[in-house]
Amino acid sequence: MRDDALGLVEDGAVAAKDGRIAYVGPRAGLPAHQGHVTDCKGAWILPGLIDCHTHLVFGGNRSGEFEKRLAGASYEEIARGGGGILSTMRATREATEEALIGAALPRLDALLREGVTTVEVKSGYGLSLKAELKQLRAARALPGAREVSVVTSLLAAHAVPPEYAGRRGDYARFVAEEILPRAASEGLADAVDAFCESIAFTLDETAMVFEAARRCGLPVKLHADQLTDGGGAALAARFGALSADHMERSNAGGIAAMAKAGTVAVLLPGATLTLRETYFPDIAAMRATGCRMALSTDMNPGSSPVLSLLLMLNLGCTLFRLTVAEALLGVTRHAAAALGLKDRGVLEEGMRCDLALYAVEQPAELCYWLGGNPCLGRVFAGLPA
Ligand code: DI6
Ligand code: FE
Repeated sequence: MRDDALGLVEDGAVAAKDGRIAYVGPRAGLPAHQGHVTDCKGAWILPGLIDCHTHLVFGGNRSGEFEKRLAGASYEEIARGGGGILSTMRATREATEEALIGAALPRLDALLREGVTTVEVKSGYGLSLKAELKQLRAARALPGAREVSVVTSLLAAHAVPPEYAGRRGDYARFVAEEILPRAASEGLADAVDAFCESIAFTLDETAMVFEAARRCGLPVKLHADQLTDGGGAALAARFGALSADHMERSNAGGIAAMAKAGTVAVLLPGATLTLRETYFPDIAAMRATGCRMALSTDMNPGSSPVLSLLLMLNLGCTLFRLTVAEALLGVTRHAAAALGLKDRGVLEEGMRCDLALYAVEQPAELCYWLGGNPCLGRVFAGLPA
């Protein structure tokens, strides 16, 4: 797929060798085959989808808070009252690593059934050294149970745990000086994320965590400007972040800085819908500056209990007015960029042979249907999965 268009090939073929794409193009150009041939019977073949922002591993769920919000309570009110992220923290701390894996697998399966082959998973519900590492280990265990690549992000700077109540800065320092170096040295984190927000961490605290990530050689990403415009987009750009995510209220200057820095905007329409937000990301500024856009579920128990990346394709188009090409690039090429992965997200020779097959007449249908699942199957590292 090219950036400007999807680079569609009619009557195409893909060949794999050693888990990589050895040929992709018109069927007529397929080199004389030496192995097994599968007739895909007119299915559309896409790169395996990449869900680049999830909080898939957690204990419990928050359907009770969903009911409270229906009765009028706001997300911020619930969070300030000790619910929200902290209620999931309690359930996550209580769960064993095995229980966390067991709870995550059905959620992961829902994503995989739709053609996902790579998932990013964040910590951020442990909020202690022990529980953050437990969450990351549970995420790292998922590929042992399913045909999927998992990329992890340490999000210990997600909320202030009760042990540090009233001492937010001390907790941010603990994250930077203790949790982060430990997660890095144990090889449990591929990146570092933070929640920079009025109800979470300040720009300065976030910058301190990012400096620590830099010292440990880990790339950063950021939950930026979801509920308020706190200058998160510009901060992400300043640190050369892989991505800034949410961005409902990011200003045009921050978006321009991101475009320059190559920081991807990860759009999360499931959270917008769930919180009934009326602010939408500034797509026009992203287009004008060439800031790449990805789309993801933000699968989490509070603000985005979303188990369908295909549904996000639809919401990206209907809520945020993305084009079909922008939406599809957002769950493939640009989602790979948001994770710093250069070996996937595009059908090109030498890339990983992760594929998703769909029973649709045109790729636009992947964005058009709300619900239903046209995925016929997946190929993971060259093998049917
Ligand atoms: N933004 C989100 O949408 C999630 N975390 C964050 O920083 C929400 C997490 C939750 O409510 O459990
Ligand atoms: Fe999130």
